[in-house]
Parts: sequence; C-alpha cells; structure tokens
Amino acid sequence: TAPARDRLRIAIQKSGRLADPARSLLAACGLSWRQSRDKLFCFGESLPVDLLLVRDDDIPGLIADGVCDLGVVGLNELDEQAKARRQLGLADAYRPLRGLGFGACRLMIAVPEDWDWQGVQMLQGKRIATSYPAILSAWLQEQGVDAQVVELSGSVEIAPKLGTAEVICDLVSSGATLAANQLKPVEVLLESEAVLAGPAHALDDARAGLMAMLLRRLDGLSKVQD
Ligand code: PRT
Ligand code: ZN
Repeated sequence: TAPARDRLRIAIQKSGRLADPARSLLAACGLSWRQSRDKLFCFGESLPVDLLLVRDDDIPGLIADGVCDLGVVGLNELDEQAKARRQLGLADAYRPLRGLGFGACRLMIAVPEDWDWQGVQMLQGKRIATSYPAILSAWLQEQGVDAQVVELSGSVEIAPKLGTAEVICDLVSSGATLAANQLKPVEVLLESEAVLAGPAHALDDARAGLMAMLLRRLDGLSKVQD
C-alpha cells in the first residue's frame, strides 16, 4: 500500500482544451497556487492541494498508479482507458466523480458524405480508423458488427482520403472538421464532457477529508450556476 499523504494532488491538462477551464474551476473552489504556469508541479497555497500539469492521456494512469488523487479529464479518455484495462483483465482503477459542464463533445462514427446511411450493419467488414480502439471494439461487439479497428493517434479524419480506412470513429463538437473532410456523423458511441475522476477505492488518510471538501465546494458551485 502507498504511504499516507496529507496533501491532495490533482492532475490537469498542461495545455489544450481542458487546461484553462480546469484551472478556473479549481480556483473557483478556493484553491490557489504559487505562480508556475510553465512548470509540471504547482504547489497549493490556500489549501494543501497541489496541481500536476500533464497530457490528458496520462491522467487516468496517474490516478491508477496513485501518483495523483484526482484528475480533470474528458470522459472519452477515461472511458477508453477503463475499457482497455478491462479488456486486459485488470481491475477498475478510477471512476468519474462529477461531470464538470465543459469540454462537451461526442464520440461518433462518421462515413463519407455520399453514403446512403442505412444503419450499423453497413459497417460490416469495413475498416474504421480511431484513437479510441477499446470503446469502438466494445461498441462493435454490442452491435453485433464485425469490422476492423485501425488505431491512429491523430489526424483520424484524413484516413478515408488516405485509404487506410473507409470509416472513422472520432470526437465531434461543431462538426466542421468532418464537413471539411467530406464526412458525415451517423452514430453516437459516447456523450462526453470533462469529468473530475478519482480512484475506484476511497482514500483513508488526510486526503479523504480534502477530497470531500473539494466535492462539496464543486457541488455548491453548480447550485449557484443553475
Ligand atoms: O496534449 P494533450 O494530449 O493533453 O491534448 P490532446 O490534443 O490530446 O487533447 P485536446 O486538448 O485536443 O482535447 C482534450 C479533450 O477535450 C478531449 O479529450 C475531449 O474530452 C475534449 N474535446 C471537446 C475535444 C473536442 N471537444 C473536439 N472537438 N477534443 C477534441 N476535439 C477535436 C475533434 O476530434 C476534431 O478533430 O477537435 C476537432 C474539431 O472538432 P469540430 O467538430 O468542432 O470540428
Ligand atoms: Zn491527449
């Protein structure tokens, strides 16, 4: 078991879509840090709550390893890594605690604009490019469709043009990226937003009280906004 700690550590995205909203939300909860925006670690001043600035992909793993106690991450990323763990037969290591109301997007199947979409059976035997192979393969299995999952780490939307896949499965917010690539969204696999993620099992030292207080403050904020 990990040694007892008396400071809470929260991982957020260093830069990217979730970085500023995550910081603002935590600041609205009364947290403040010593100036070190370009550093990896921000020491908490108002409360013993420190920040770790990382890539979003690393956040679920940091919670799983107990390096961080909480993280602000897209549900898409959290769910992908949770499903990948499950597919490997590993125990659940983290769970979403609260939806945070920003970073909304959908993980969707998109097909060439000129396809006459008749339903998921049209995916049978096709190659589908995605950065979310675990969510996609679980969904295909659920749908009873046999298709090939082509894993790409980025620029998924150009795969059909390059001929590496006929179809893609990617995040969509405005839909402009799909349209620019002559693709259209046809099926939703996941409704996503930024979530506060925590460990699957409760902490049992001073951090438990800090975590409960932070959740109370977060819940208080959403009441004010409603
Ligand atoms: O460097 P790091 O690894 O931390 O960042 P990243 O590049 O992996 O992540 P980032 O900052 O792009 O996204 C972080 C999180 O924001 C994602 O995991 C989602 O939870 C959330 N989010 C919300 C989105 C979008 N909306 C979104 N639109 N993430 C990506 N996109 C992509 C989308 O795939 C498309 O290619 O943005 C493009 C534009 O979307 P349209 O539909 O508006 O054209
Ligand atoms: Zn990333």
